[in-house]
Amino acid sequence: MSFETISVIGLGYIGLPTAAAFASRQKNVIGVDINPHAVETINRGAIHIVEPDLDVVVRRAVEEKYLRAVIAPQPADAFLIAVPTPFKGDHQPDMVYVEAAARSIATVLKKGDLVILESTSPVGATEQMAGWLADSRPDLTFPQQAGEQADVNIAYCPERVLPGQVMVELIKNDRVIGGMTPACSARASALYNIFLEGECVETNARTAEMCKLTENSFRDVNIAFANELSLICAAQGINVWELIRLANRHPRVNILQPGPGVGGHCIAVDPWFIVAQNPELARLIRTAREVNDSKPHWVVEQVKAAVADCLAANDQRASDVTIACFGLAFKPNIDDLRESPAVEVAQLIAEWHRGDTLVVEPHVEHLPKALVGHTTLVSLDEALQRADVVVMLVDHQVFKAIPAATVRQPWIVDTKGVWR
Ligand code: SAJ
Repeated sequence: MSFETISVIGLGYIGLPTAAAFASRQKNVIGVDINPHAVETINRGAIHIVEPDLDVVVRRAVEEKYLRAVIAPQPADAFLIAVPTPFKGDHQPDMVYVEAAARSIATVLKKGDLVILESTSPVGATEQMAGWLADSRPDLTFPQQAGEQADVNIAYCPERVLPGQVMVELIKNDRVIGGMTPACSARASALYNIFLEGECVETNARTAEMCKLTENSFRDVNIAFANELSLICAAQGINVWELIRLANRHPRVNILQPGPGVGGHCIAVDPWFIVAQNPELARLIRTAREVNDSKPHWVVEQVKAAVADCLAANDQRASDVTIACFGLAFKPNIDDLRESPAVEVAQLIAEWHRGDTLVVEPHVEHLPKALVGHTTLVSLDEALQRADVVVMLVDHQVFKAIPAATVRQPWIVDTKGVWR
């Protein structure tokens, strides 16, 4: 059965690019989002999120009438759910948005439809979603009841695109397809093959769920290793950047880079889904999370030590010392401040410090709420002019381009090795 109309539920960082990718292949796409601002913006041919090249694809898709956004689901041949799956206070995954999305599409489901869950989810979430659908639609059969004969096919197909490169990776990356039955996988592969240049690799839903969590946990553990090394090197008087560069000359060693911590909405979250389901077994994964989550606090201790040195050298009062934080984004060359360790560090510094705390973030025009009132957003030049203590938090290209000679401050806490 072909897919004439495709519906994407959740028009955020994953849903909107995915909807636009199908629409760019001349498929009729209905995007659904509970946020009226997002719906209105998209229907104008504009976008409410920042992602390179997405604006062009969305504008064209809307102009050519292949993409439209609505508040409530309408009938389609395939539904992709790409809503947030945050965790609750105790690090347990919160599936409320998935449940709400599943129950809302249940009302318009018909025989022959395909439902795909894309949101990062704990193992078993697809079966749970299938349960909600079956519960809402007793007149239809689902794979957990009727196997290959089910009226509705269901699969888990995680996204694995890198923010900042979504429009390329969405098309080129291989895709893991976790059908509840082989027939479900085959239909899901057919759907993604509408725009995919990478390969669809088929498995079952539980393996696909675990695969997504594994990918991000792998990266988290490897970053934690680099972050732990940076603490050890600071204690031992060794330059961690040089150390990693040298160790990586070994043919089978490839250490990642330390930083102020791990941010974003994926790597700092997803490993907890494994820990929540396997608290006794996931020891390394939990420790990695703890190492990365504690890094901002260690950075702040380094800043306090630098301020103490500055005071000792200058015979100043603490309130006369100006600290400048370079970068707020959760990684270089983007404007995304979500779950950013740089914001956390700047906030902790501003709450503690009695003098001025300046912030430089060339990718944003306004301070995030957490920093308003405690810090001042200034230009790069002003920060370099006024600061006594410099804290480098994000290795943006613009910061790397600063000539070393213009950085006159002797007190520098460089968490990214920009001035290594
Ligand atoms: N980071 C370091 N050191 C490094 C690399 C990264 O400290 O050597 C930090 C970054 O500064 C950032 C955080 O880690 O704060 C995460 O950044 P990232 O670039 O590693 O990953 P994300 O969160 O932008 O995207 C990840 C990707 N997953 C993997 O690479 C395994 C992406 O492919 C996923 O699709 C995405 O999570 C997601 O949506 O799950």
